[in-house]
Formats: sequence, structure tokens, C-alpha cells
Amino acid sequence: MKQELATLHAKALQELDDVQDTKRLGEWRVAYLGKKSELTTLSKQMGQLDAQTRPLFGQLLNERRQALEGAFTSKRESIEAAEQNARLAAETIDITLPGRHRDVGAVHPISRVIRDIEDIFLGMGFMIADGPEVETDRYNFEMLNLPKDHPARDMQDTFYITEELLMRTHTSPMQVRTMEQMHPHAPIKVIVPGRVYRRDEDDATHSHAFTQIEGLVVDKGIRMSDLKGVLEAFAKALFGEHQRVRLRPSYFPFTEPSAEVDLVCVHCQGHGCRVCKDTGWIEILGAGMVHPRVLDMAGYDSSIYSGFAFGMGPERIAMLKYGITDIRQLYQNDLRLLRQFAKV
Ligand code: 2U9
Repeated sequence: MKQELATLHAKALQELDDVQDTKRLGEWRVAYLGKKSELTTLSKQMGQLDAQTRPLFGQLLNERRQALEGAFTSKRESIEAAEQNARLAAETIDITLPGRHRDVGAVHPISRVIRDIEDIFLGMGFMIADGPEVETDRYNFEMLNLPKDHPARDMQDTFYITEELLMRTHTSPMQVRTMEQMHPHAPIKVIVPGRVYRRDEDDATHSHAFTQIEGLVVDKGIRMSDLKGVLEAFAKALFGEHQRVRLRPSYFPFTEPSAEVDLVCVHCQGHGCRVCKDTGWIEILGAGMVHPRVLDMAGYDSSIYSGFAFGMGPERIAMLKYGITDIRQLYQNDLRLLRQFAKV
């Protein structure tokens, strides 16, 4: 039995020598130190030995088991260290490699101006509405006090789809729809941003497709002074606290009285320059008191209700704010222009 033990020990150590990974190490442990191992079998057979050799063999058996367990532990440590090193080597990051470039998008200047304007009016309690770009003659013209024979229809060249359907020439039809939807509730405070279409020749200041933001307020007792106050607050919020507005008489079929609204020139602060043609003022809005006929047609009795409306072009505002001189630059998607609006 002693010889058997010595052979077993030598065989176990030799096999352990060949073990290279934790899986095989586990198998080795089961085979040589486990419950069904030869070593355990030998210890069970110890009962057959005589009383004198039994303790000696028992001690020997213990020494061999401890030796094998020691060998197992140091093998496990060396395998784990090797596996750890391999893992670390595989995970090595070369921090000297150049980084991968990721393109960062930018909000288009027109969208940016629209968002800024929306924020300002939301802050004043307005809601935002949007609606169809293909409109009916009724909403685009009739309901805005522009009957078929009205000379002012010539002011706006229209893309017609059929006799009755057209590409909207302003966002005003959506204000009419809002009034119909809100009726009989008041007040109405709404702004409508959106794309509109006109049969214009494209040049530095005109485009056949452009954006507009129009606003409408309807309630009892709305006056021209409310219009001026709201537009002045708007001008200050968008262009700075020093801003003032000036109203000049004008004409729109859907408002009476109507006005053109000027800002102190953003270039020369009113001193006079090429941008404002030496007047010190720049026009940025059209506005007026909603025509009584427009209120009545949408269901708001003009003897009880009054309102004001205004309209502006985000392109023109973007050009003024960012010093863009040709409207076409806003539609060409030239990355050299757009990249200037990417926030870092
Ligand atoms: C309703 C009643 C009245 C909207 C208005 C203007 C004046 C105006 C233009 C300025 C330059 C648009 O971008 S632009 O081409 N707009 O001058 N728009 S009042 O009046 C309305 C709208 C809807 C029911």
C-alpha cells in the first residue's frame, strides 16, 4: 500500500504539471483529492492494516494529501495569475490611437429663430398651433375678408392645385381654424409657425417657399395698446431690453387698422446705416386689429369681441440676428454656414 501511495503521488504530480487551465484543474482535483479518488479509497482500506502500521500509514497518507493539496493551491494561483494576465493583455487600450470623429448636427438658423420666438410667446401665455399647408380657398382667402373679386388677392400670387385647393399663402387660415375650434371660449392667444408658398421669383430677399409666424389674440376689450405692449415685450425679449417698437399705418385686408412694426436698427442702434437706409429703424412685423368681418365670420360677435393679429418672417429675423445677407443661403444647406450654428 505504501508503494501504491508513492506511485499515485508521483502520477498525480506529473499530471498536475500538464494542467494549463482552471477547467482541467478542477477535473484533476476531483480525480486525485475527491471523494471517489484513489487516495480516499486507500484511506478507507486502512482498516485492513494491523494496529501497528495503521497510524504510520495514516500519517503518511495525511502527508501525501497535504502535499497534493499544497501543489494544487500553488498551481491554481499560477493558472489564475496567467489567466488574469491574458485577460488584461486582451483588454489593453492603445491610448495613442487617434480618436474616431463623430459629426455633430446643428439646429438650422430658421428653426432656431422659430424656437426662440415660440419660447417668448409661450412665456406670455400663448399656445402654439400648426395646420395644413394645402388649404382651401375658403380658409386661405374668404374667411380672411378676401372674397374672390377682392383686389388684394392680386397682392399674393398663389400656387393653385384646383379651383378650391391651394398652397397656403400665409399661416392665417390656421388662426381661423383655431377660432372655429375654440368658439365660444375666450381668450384666444395663439401663434402659428409654418411654411407658406407664393409664386415669387427667388432673389436675395424673396423665396417661393418660406416660413411665417403669425399670432392672434381675441377677447373682450382687446385694444391697439395691447398689441403694441405685446410686440414691444417680444422685441425686447428677442433683441434686448434696449429695444423699442414703432408703428406705421399700413393696410391688410384682414386687419383694420393695420400697421407695419419697426424695431430700432439692430446694426446701428438707431444712428443710421446702410442696413436701415439711414432711418434708424427696421421693419420686422405686420400687425393690426382683427377686422370685424373676420371675427364675425369665425363666430366671434365683433360687437362684443375684439382682437389683434401680427405676422413676421423668421428668415428675415434670422438674417438680421446672424448677419446673413442673402435669403437663399438659408435654403442651400451649405455646411460652412450651418456649422456655425453647431453648439460645442
Ligand atoms: C386672422 C386675422 C388676422 C395676420 C397678419 C400680418 C399682419 C403681416 C406678414 C409680415 C411679413 C407676413 O412674413 S410676412 O410675409 N404678415 O403683415 N399678418 S396681420 O393677421 C390675421 C391673421 C389671421 C384670423
